[in-house]
Amino acid sequence: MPGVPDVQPPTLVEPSKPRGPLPPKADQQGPDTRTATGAATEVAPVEVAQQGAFLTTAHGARLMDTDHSLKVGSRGPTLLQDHQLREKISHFDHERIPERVVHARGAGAHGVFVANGAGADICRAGFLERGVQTPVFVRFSTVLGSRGSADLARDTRGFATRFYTDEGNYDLVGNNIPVFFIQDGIKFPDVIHAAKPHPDREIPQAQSAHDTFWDFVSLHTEAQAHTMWNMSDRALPRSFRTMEGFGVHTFRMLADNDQTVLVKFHWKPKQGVHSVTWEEAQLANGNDPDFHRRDLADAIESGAYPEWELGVQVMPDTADQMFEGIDLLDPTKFVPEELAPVQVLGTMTLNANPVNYFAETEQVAFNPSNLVPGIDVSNDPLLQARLFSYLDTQITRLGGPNWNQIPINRAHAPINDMLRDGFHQDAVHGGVAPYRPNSLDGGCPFVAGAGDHPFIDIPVPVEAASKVRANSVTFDDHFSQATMFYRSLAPVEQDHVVAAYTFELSKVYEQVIRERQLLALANIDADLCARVAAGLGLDAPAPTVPEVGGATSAAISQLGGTWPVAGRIVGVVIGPGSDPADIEAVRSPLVNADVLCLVVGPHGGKIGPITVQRTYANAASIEFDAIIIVGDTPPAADALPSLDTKSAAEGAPGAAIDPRVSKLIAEAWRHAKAIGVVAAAASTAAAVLPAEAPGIMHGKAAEVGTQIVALLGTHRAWERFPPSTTA
Ligand code: HDE
Repeated sequence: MPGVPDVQPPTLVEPSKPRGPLPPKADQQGPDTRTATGAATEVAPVEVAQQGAFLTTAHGARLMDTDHSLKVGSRGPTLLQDHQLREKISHFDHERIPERVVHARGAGAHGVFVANGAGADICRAGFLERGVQTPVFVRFSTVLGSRGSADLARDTRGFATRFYTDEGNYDLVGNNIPVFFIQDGIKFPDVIHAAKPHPDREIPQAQSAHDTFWDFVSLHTEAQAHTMWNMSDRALPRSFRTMEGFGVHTFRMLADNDQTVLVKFHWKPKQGVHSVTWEEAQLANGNDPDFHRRDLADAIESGAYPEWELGVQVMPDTADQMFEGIDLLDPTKFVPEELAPVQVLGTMTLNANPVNYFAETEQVAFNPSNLVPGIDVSNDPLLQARLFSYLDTQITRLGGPNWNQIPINRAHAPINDMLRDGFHQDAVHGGVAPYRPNSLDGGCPFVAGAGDHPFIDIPVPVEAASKVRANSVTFDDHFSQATMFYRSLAPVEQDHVVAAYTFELSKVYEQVIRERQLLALANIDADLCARVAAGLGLDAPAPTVPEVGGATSAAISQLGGTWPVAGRIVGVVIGPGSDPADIEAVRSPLVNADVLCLVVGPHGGKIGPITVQRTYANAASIEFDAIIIVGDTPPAADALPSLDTKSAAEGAPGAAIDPRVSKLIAEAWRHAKAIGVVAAAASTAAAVLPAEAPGIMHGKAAEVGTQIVALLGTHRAWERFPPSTTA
């Protein structure tokens, strides 16, 4: 059962015999131990944690008391002389650092990337050679919310990966959506100011359903393609484990034979791309604001290691940097996989949780300019601005220019950068000549020759042109890919998009902004526009630009496949009289398929030999990908409206079924989750569910368990959503 807080259970009374700190848990790993200048050390990772059995000051003096300040007599006043008090309070005063201005809320994990060698022909980067294993650290995030906001905001997710390669750190700082809101980095403060809470009231938190966001995207229509993805299920991932990742921009790769290609990076989750419904997202944000963070840590702790394939779409490096009519320098455009298939370069497995959130997940500082030999940037004007921003932001966020020396940021390659001094300098630099050329330090450091595998700025020709503040005319089309995205979705996914636009725009106060956004929708798809307009009680306007293209891409829809079920979560609902043999028979096929089963019972502790992990009172349907009802569930002892108001809201006192269980089943039904009903639970099921419906499995315990494994592979019983109501 994931979630155990420490390696050994606590004792009832406070331990008094001095002993050293406990080791990290089996699922945890800290950053590799490197010196501030990137050299490997013999130091075991646990030894960079606090040491020794006794409480000390920050400089190591043992303390006898940490509960009382030094006072003039027991009634004070407190003495300025109390350096222990001042050290403790002063350090506490500075425990918080400024949060990231965007992507403040995140979760991280360690892992390994193993290359399959397929990239070696197009890229000289050593970490892409066949069989090379590279340690990685990944941080997933939302964009808009502050650090304490909820995980299931409708938002784009960050997907930032650091590869600690032998040739230096390579950071692939991407998102779970392949296009971006803006075409030029100079607009980034505008889009973020528009999307962040209103500056007067500082609401709403972590949401785009407000006037300033829709004001901006309806005026600055290059944002419409990304907005469309954000209004789809892609913006509500079921888990970080079930998200795709994209490098967004086009990058350039350089091979050993000096040939170059243009590439777009993709991360493909082995578990498939899955999302939650909008209602699930809203429930999750209340029930468990840490929904994604917990899911990632629990999966790793329980050994269900998340995996992704890293791939690239490879395009020729032509002078115009266009591919099939798509401008590869325009970050609001993606290349459909049908036009350039994703070629897999290797697999990433996340296999360890951080030991300390702050030291690792908070202090990790990604930077798109952390590149390795063989990978270079393109002239995408959004990427160009990022090359400045990340280095700059870390100076404030991490308190000075030496943030590369924080353990999680240290490279696994020797560093001799001639950068000196500054706040928090951890290295003790030798020599007297941090300059080049020098003779006093024997000429060191030397520049690398062609044979020393240096980083190469690929000598791409630049067109002779005037200095301008302008976009390329090939950036002018703002709507065709939003159209393609919408028309590539299954009808039920389109319904979700319609509902999302309608919901968000209905929260906008100014009617003119709603009308302006409808004008943009009219240029994307007339049916979509008409349905959203109907929901808002407004007229659908006519399009103002001619439709371009009309192609669709099968890779966009989430429906229609079958995926591995390892690490999915099933709620096994039992009653006081449930047969332990049934419970075991249900669980066995699920456990064999590496599905995590959580038993939901009328009270905590044990019911017969079965340990209960969730109670009727604390279970939430959003936690489960499917539920199985094993036995009848009469109201538990705490099913009293005065104790648990859900009991009052969901069922009359004296109901035959516990009202919290009825609610759980009804929500699983509404969200089209698989539901298994063991024969002994027939009357509970009959009271809440129809006798027959897609995704509902009745039968003997073992059969039900097996069938639920099969259903989990399709993620949802999609047929249960009512058919689309096209206008
Ligand atoms: Fe970022 N972005 N960004 N961004 N971004 C940051 O850097 C910025 C953009 C992305 O988990 C900041 O360290 C500018 C695109 C991720 O630590 C900051 C522009 C994409 C993360 C910053 C962009 C991203 C960030 C805030 C327009 C997807 C979180 C803290 C030119 C390809 C990384 C920090 C993590 C974080 C600036 C556009 C992804 C302020 C100026 C496009 C995943 O530097």
